[in-house]
Amino acid sequence: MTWTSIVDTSRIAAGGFADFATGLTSPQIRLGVTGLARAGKTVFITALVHALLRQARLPVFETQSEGRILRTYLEPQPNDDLPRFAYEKHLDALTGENRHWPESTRQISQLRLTIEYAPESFFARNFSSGRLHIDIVDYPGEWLLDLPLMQQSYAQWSASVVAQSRKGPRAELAKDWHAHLASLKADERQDELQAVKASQLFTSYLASCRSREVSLSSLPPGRFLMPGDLDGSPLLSFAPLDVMPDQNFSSGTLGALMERRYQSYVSHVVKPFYFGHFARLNRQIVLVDVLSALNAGFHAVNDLRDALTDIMGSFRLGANDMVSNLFGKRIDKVLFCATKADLLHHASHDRLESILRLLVHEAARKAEFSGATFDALALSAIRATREATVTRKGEELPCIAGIPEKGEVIGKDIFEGETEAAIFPGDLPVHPQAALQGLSEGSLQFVKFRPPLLTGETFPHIRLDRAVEFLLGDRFP
Ligand SMILES: Nc1nc2c(ncn2[C@@H]2O[C@H](COP(=O)(O)OP(=O)(O)OP(=O)(O)O)[C@@H](O)[C@H]2O)c(=O)[nH]1
Ligand SMILES: [Mg+2]
Repeated sequence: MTWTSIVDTSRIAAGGFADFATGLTSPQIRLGVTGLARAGKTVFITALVHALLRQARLPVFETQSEGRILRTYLEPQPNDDLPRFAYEKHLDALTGENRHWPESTRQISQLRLTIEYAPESFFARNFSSGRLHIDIVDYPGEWLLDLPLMQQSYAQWSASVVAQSRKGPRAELAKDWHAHLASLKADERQDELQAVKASQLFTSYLASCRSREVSLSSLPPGRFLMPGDLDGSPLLSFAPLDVMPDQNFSSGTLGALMERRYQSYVSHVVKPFYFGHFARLNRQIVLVDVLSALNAGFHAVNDLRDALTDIMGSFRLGANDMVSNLFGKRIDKVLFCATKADLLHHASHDRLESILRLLVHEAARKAEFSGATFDALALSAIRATREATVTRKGEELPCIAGIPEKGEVIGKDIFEGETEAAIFPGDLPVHPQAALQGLSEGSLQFVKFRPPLLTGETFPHIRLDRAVEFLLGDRFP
């Protein structure tokens, strides 16, 4: 074991020990909620917390349907170094006068929810407090995709990123960056301005890969697109060079400068995230915008596959960590969810789920994943549509109806954000394999709907209760 890995290990040991010590007195779950930008993390957490606080109808969540939940409330943060998830602000956005979806978030945040319940088993009735703390940690999926960098040298990373950027739709998007890249030599004298320019062009390339039409998923380093508080920091002013994976760089060269910055990024950004947050989670939900990828076509689906494989690889890393084994702290359950299922008619919900399940199983096989239970689910944390049938030319079409957001367009219609419309979103193929080959253009049609008007106590949802049961159900003995 190297000196640095001993230091790293003691870092997590400190956090792990604190968690372990509190875990002895009151059982606690650290639930990570992640997903790439716009996957639906903020909406999911807000809806989950709201549903648990208000004891919403969650038929599949057994402890609740058995009537064993006594009281649910929010508590102050246990960790002073993490911003609090702005639950009240997000809920205000969804329920206020001019209701709208919450703003995009760029930071890690946390919320503690406590559930008091009536213990059932003989052992629990006598020895447990009947109280479970759930620490929900929201963090960008882009940061998770950075974890493989801990095991790659700068030269290996560069070679793989450059090779990937020459394939498929990425090649066109990388044109400007490639032109600059061709003018750089790893053994030329180091030059700060060149490094900054390369990192800017590389970042614009990553951003264009993420645009709605192309919708590619696997785009590390995560902080380039999701800088959080590192915006403008020198830690982000590096980029790949066109080098061999085993190349060495002599001091004073551009290659050496880039390599040093890359290593700083790994030690000041990636490792603190891993040891400080990721390795302390024990349940995880990964939200995936499968519909956008399907809609963007074959390359986007392929990229999503790669991203899921990397994510599975990261969870494997977590499962095998020496310290997590020592403290029994490891991720033991992972749920992958295809979000925004309310954009499809219910006839396609199971199909969406099968597509994600197939992707996740493939990813698990490729990443040689083992050690945790995982499953896939199609859900909508807040259902913005209802079902409707429209008859067109004598044919009955299974549609969804809701209020499209102001400015959304279908055909010649531009919506003003106040009236309801019924839309035929299209069907997913019966066989998931067919969907993974890429759907033909225009076979799915989506618009953004406004969040629903909260009429009762709780939001309508699709299968949120199944997610709750999978993630928490076994912790109410
Ligand atoms: N119809 C529908 N739309 C949803 C649902 N969940 C999320 N959305 C849409 O997806 C958008 C992104 O959701 P967020 O919860 O903000 O996603 P996020 O992952 O937190 O995004 P970032 O904070 O930008 O990383 C929302 O603004 C909604 O338009 C859902 O259940 N149904
Ligand atoms: Mg968010």
